[in-house]
Amino acid sequence: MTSNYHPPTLSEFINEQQTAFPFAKGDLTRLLNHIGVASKLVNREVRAAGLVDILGKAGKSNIQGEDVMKLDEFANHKFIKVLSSSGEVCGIASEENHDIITFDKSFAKEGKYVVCIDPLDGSSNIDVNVSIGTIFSIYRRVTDPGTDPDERDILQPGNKQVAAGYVIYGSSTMLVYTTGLGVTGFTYDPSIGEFCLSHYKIDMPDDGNIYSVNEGYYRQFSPGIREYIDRCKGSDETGGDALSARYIGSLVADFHRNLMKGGIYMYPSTAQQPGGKLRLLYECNPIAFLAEQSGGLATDGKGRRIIDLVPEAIHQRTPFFAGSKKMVKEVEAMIRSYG
Ligand code: P6P
Repeated sequence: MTSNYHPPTLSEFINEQQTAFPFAKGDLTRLLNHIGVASKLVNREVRAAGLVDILGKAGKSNIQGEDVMKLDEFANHKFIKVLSSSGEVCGIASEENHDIITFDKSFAKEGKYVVCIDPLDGSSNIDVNVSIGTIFSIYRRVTDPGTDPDERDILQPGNKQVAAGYVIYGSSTMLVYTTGLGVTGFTYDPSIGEFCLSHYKIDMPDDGNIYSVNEGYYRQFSPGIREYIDRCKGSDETGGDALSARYIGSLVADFHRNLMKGGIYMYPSTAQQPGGKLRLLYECNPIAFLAEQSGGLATDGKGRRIIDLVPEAIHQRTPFFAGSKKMVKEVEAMIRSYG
């Protein structure tokens, strides 16, 4: 006996959500659907990445004699191709491209939105089969339709995002996004080739037992952050109040686990990266939007909300603390009192 029930697909859910915006004309709806399509194309390639002998190594040609792209280049190419033909996007800032990507097609110049994207974050983990992710952030353009977008459209503070999300290519592939009405998760069902609603209104726990940071940089951290990490290790040998250290080296994977279970992800300033490593536009702002929309916090370690920072450069970096509200407040308090 097969069940007739099937959870709403991403498209069905987004279309239903549109009714919550009486003046919406469907532009953002269509754009989010295009992101879903590009994500499916990348997912197919990521899932096949292990078959390099058949597909050929990046930079070489495969058995069909086609050039094989590195997966992050492939992901970048796919998202640009799909978004450029959506008619909704007039420009893209990508981790893979130095400058803003604009389009020659006149209908694309009419697009109302710009997208900041890290097409495949954590791609160094691909060869060791660790989860990776796509991170995206969507803004309304501020320049006139019909013209080429410029930095005014891209260098907007994160509090102007109209939508943000990520795709995590993990034990299953999930798309998690927000339009400011909470955070919702969809799990890819390969049997029908659709993202299906699996996590409606995700709430991040206010506190957690997981801390994520690269402790290899411990000696480079400020005293306040070292004190916070020391406290995460528990107050005595009994380990009674020790937290669990979990660090995958893939922001999307670390954040997603903390979103679901509670926890904090930290990428502080270090001696080598005094401005932090993570990029504000296409890593920190979208993740910060999701953190706040699910009840968590995201700051720069100096008491400033990530989404209030005004970007000055496309690839600008920032120190990044995101996760359960209580934990972020605790590390901020340590930084204030220990410097
Ligand atoms: P490190 C991947 O390169 C990334 O941007 C994030 O996904 C990840 O959390 C971080 O950098 C890992 O950096 O210095 O700990 O290897």
